[in-house]
Amino acid sequence: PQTICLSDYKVPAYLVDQVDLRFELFEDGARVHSVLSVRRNPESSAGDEPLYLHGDSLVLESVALNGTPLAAGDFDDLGDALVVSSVPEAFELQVVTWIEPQNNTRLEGLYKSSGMFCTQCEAEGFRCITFYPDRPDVMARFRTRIEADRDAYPVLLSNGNPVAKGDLEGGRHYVTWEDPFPKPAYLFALVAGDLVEKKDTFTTCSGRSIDLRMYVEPRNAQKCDFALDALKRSMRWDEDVYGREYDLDIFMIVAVDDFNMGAMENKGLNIFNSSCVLASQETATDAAFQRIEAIVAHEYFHNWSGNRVTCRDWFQLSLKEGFTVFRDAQFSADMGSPTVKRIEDATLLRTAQFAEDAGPMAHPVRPASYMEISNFYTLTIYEKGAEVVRMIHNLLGESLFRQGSDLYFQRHDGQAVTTDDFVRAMEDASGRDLSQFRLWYEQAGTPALTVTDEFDEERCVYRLTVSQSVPDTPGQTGKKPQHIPFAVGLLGRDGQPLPLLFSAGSDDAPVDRVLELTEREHCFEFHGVSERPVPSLLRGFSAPVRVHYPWTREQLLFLMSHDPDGFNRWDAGQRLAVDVIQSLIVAPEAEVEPRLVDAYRSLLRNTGLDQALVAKMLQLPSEAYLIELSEQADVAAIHRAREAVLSHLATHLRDELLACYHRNSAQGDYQLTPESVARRSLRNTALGWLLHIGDQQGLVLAQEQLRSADNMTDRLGALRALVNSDFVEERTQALEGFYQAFREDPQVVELWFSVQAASVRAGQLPQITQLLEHEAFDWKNPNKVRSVIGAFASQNLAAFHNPDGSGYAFLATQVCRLDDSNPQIASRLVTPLTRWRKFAPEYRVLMKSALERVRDKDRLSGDVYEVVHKSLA
Ligand code: B3K
Ligand code: ZN
Repeated sequence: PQTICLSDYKVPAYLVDQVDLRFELFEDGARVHSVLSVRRNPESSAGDEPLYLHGDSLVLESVALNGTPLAAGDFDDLGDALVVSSVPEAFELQVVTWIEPQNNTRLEGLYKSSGMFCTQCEAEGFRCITFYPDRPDVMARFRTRIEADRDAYPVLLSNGNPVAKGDLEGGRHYVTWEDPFPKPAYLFALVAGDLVEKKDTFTTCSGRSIDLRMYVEPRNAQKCDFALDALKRSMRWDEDVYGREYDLDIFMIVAVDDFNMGAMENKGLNIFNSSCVLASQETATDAAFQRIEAIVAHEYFHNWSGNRVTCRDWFQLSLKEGFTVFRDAQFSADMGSPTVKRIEDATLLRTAQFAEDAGPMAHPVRPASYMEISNFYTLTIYEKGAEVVRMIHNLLGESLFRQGSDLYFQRHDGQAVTTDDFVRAMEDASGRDLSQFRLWYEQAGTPALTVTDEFDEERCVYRLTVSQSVPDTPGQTGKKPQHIPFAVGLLGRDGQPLPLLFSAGSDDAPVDRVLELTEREHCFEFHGVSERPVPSLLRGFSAPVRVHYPWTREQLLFLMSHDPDGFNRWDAGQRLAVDVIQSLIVAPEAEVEPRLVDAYRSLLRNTGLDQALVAKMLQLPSEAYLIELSEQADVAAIHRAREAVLSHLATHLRDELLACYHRNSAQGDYQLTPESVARRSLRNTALGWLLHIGDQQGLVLAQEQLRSADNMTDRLGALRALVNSDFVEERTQALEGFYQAFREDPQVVELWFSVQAASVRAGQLPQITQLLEHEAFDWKNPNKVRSVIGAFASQNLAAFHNPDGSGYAFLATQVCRLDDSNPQIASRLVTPLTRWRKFAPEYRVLMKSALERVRDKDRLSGDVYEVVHKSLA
C-alpha cells in the first residue's frame, strides 16, 4: 500500500456539477448507470491532465463521452481507476458498471444486510459503486433513481427529497430522489428494503415543518420512539445553542444490523447500526439509551459540521469529527449530568486515547500521512479532536466561541475546508491569536505537566511551578511547548476555596482560574494566602494532558470530600485508588489503605452528594487504565491487586453495600432521569461487589432481580454480577435463562455475548471458543464479532493476557480469518496486540510473535498491513 501525504495535496483537476444515477437492483447484482457533468477546475494548474476516476471492485460495462461510446484506446480501466485522456473543457460522461452487493462482505459501498440493500460510503466506499472522483473536495448535486422489485423492496430511499415514483414492468417500481445541496460522494446513501416507517414531525425555529422518518425491519417497530425523541431534542438544541436550522424537508433514519461502525451522517438519510438506534426499556440498558441519544445527536449535528461545511481532504477529518464530538458532548451534558458526562469522556480519553497517543499508531489530530484512511477514524481524531475544540471554547468563552462558529458556518457554507480554516474563524471572531495553539493539530503525543509548589509563609505567597513536555512519537521528535488552558483552584484547610490573587493587595479575586501555559516552564504566584493550600489542578479536565504532582494520600482524601469541582473530586478518588492498587502490585501482602475503606464507606453513606457522582466515584479504576499508567505492565499482577482491593472493600463494607442496594431499589416506573440512572448504577455496583466476594444474600438478591426486573439495566446488572461471581451453577442457569428469553433479539444477544466474553470467570479461552460456535454467532456481523472477540481482547484483560500466550494466538487467528472478509473490522480488532511494547517482557515477546503471524498472512489487506507494519517498526 502507498503512503498518502498531506503535503502532496492538489486541488482536483476536474469538478463535477451534477451526478445522475440510476440503480437497477437485482438478486444477483446491481447495474449502476451514472451520468456525470464534468468541467475542468479553473483553479487547477494541471493543464490538460486526463480525467481520473476512482473505482474498486467494479465491472465496467460501458463508457461514453457526450453520448458517444468510447473506444478501447480512449480510456484505461486500471482496476482501481478509470482514466480518460483528452477530454474537452466541459462534458458529460456516461458510465455503466455492474456490482455484486450480495457478495460484498467488506460492508463498504453498496451491500446487503438482512435482505435489504444499504450503503456505506465514508471514506472511500462510493468508488465501490461507480467510477468517480471520490474525494471530499469534489462536491456535486445528486439525482438518484432506484429500481427494484416492488414486493421485496417496497421502500426505496436516497438523499434529499423524493421527486418521482412509479411502476415498471415485471413487478418492479422506481423512486427518484433529488438532493439540492452539493455534496461529496462520501455522503451519498441508498436504501432498499421491506421496512416499516415510523413518522414524526419537527417545526423549525423559522416555522418550517420537517417530516421525520425512521425505517426499520418490522420486528423493530416498537424500538423507535426513543431515537425519534432524541432527534427532536437534537434539532431544537442545535437551533438554540448554535443557531443551526435543518435545511431539507425530510430527515430519515434507517437501522441496519450489519454495519462496520456506529452510524453515518449521509445527507438527509442517516444510516445507523441497529445497536446504536433501536431501544426499548426491556431490551436496552441505561448506557445504551445514553449512547443512542448521543449518536443520534452526533449524526444530526453533522448536517452542519460535516455536510454543509465539509472536509477538503481526509487529513482534515477532525474538522468535522472533533467539532461534532464536542457538540454532542455539550448536548449530552445539557440533557443529563454535566459532571458525569465529563468523567466518562475523560475516562475514555485517559484510558484509550492516551494509550493510542503513546503507541505505534500515534498521530496528530491532523495527520500528515496515512496509508488506509479507515485506520484514522481514531480516538485521536474524534476524542482528542473534541478536546482541542473544547480548549478553544475554554479560551474564548461561550459568547466569542459562538461568534466564531457562526462565522465559520457562514464563511464556509457549501465549501470543503481545513482545520486551519476553523481555527482562523475562531481567531477572526475573537481577536485572539491561536498560532501556538495550532500545535495541538500538528504535534502528536499527550503533553505531560509536572507541577511543584512552594509556600512562603512569611510573604503569604503560594507558588505553583508548571513545566510541560510533549513526548516523542513515531516520526516526531523535539516538540515545541503547546498552549494549554490549565484550570486551577486552591482550597484552605477547612475546605474553603481561596481567592486567587496574582498580586498583593488586589481584591475581588476569583476562586477559579484558567492559567494559560505557553512556555516550557511557568511560575504562578498567588498572594494573600495565609496557610498552605491544597491545589485542585486541571479542573474539569481543562486540557487533554497528564498531570504529575506529588499528592499525598491526605491531600487526595481531602479533595475527594471538599473539592467544589465535581470532576476533581472524582479524580482525587481515582488517584487514591490507583495509588493503593499500585502499592499492592509492588507488595502483594501489604495491607489495603484503611483510609480508602473509610472514604468508600462515607461515599456509600453519603446521600447528600449528587448520586450520579457517587456512582461514578465508586467505580475502581479499570485494569486498562492501570495498564496505561504503568511502564511495563504486568497484567497478572495488576489484575490480582485490583481484585484484592475490590474484595477488601466489599468485605469491609458489606453492610453499607446491602443498605445502598436496598435504598436504591426500584421505585415506581422506569425513568431515564440522571437520578434514576444513578440509582440503578449504585444498586448494580453494590450487587456486583457483593457477588464478587461470594455473598449469599447478594446471590439471592441477584437472582430475584434477574427474575423481576422490568428493564434491561437491572436485568443485565444482575446477570453481570452472577457471571462475574464464583457461583458457577447459578451463573450457568442465569445465562441459559437469559438467552432463552431474548434469543430473538440480536441486540440483547450481543449483550449476552459480551457479558461473558468480558468476564475473567466466564470468559476463559475455551468458553470464548464455544461462543464462536454458538448458533447466534455470525462471522459476517460486525456486532457479533465485536461482542465476543472484541470484548475478550479489550475488556477481559487477565484472560487475554494469559501468560501462556493463548489469548494472543487466538486473536491473531481471528484477525487473519476476518481480514479476508472484512478488513476494516480485522484492522480494528488487532489493536490490542499493537500495544506490545507497553507490557512486561514475558508478555511482550508473545504479543510480538502473534503480530508477526498476522504480518505474514497471505494476501493481507492494506488496512491490517498498515497497522501491523507500523506497530512492528
Ligand atoms: N462519519 C462516520 C464514520 C465513518 C467511518 C468510516 N470508516 C460516523 C461519524 O463519525 O459520525
Ligand atoms: Zn462523526
